[in-house]
Amino acid sequence: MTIHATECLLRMHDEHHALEDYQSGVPRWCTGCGDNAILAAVQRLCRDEDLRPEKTVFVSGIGCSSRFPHYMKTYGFHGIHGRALPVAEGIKMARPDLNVFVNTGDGDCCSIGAAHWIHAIRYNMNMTVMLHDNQIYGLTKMQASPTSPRGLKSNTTPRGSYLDGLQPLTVTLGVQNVSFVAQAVDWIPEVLYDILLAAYRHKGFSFVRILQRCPEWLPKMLDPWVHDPLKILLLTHENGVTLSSNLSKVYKTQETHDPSNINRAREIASLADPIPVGILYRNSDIPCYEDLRNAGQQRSARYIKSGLDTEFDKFTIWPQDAGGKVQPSA
Ligand SMILES: Cc1ncc(C[n+]2csc(CCOP(=O)(O)OP(=O)(O)O)c2C)c(N)n1
Ligand code: SF4
Ligand SMILES: [Mg+2]
Repeated sequence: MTIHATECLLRMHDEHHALEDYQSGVPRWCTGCGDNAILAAVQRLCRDEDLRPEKTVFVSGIGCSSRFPHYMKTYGFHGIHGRALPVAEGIKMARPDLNVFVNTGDGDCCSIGAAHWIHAIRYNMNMTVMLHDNQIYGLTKMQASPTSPRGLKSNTTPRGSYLDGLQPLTVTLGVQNVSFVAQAVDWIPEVLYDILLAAYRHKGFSFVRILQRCPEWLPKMLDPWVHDPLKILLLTHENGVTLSSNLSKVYKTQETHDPSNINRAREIASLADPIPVGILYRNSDIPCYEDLRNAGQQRSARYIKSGLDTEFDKFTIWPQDAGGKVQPSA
């Protein structure tokens, strides 16, 4: 049977992706690791939003959580410790048409990558950033991270850490041009999914801190919040997350919070008990850096190549006697 080109194109257009189209390999995370729940939510999101795998890229740094791109059947970049965000920004700058996701650990983002984190918020490029916050360096076997709570005993803090943990939500909400901040927990999958979906649909830098369990090094740390639903403060709003009636019956500690209210968002961000879960802040009016930079510019392949040639030529040492080409003046 012959299939014509137009029919082929129509078939591609109509093609809907299944969960398996986004699944790759067998995750090597420990049993019960919260990263598994985040992966499941993201694969579901990709399927439900029908993201084209060839138009989607997951970028990470280094850490257990940064193994994420290996398990997505999309493009991926498992990069350098702390450098997930600048890599993602480069990709978005060159290819604004791609769906860009970032998976970064609390060490990766809030310690070695902290400078990039601050500037990425200010640049407000359109990407979805998941901070897998297990409050420990997991991959390197249990060193305290900036988000570790005071008193936590680890290989680098054998007498217990001396400082209160850095609060990623308050930091993010304090930076100029912040446009989307949310918090999720790995053990309420329905809300985790809803928050990631809202983050993906937001145009701008969507920052989602996910409290992620690490049963290997901190097996009991989050148990009080996992086992007592009253210790979770669910933020609900028609412009934020709405709860199913079943969830509402279980999680009774709720607040109606309008995500456009940054002052209340900042107050909520500093709450540690109960843990706030939901969308703290959303502002769709902040321009994205890639739009500002690319506005009105013709960025054809020929244009980019000629720009690169000009730059490289400045540093090229031309052999004067081979072919007679003269080194261009700087
Ligand atoms: C430049 C550099 N410094 C240090 C390391 C060692 N290292 C690898 S992962 C990591 C921390 C991982 O912790 P986190 O980012 O919280 O990720 P997790 O493993 O907890 O998911 C460190 C310090 C490295 N790979 N590269
Ligand atoms: S060490 Fe912790 S963070 Fe790493 S895979 Fe195991 S449970 Fe997950
Ligand atoms: Mg960590």
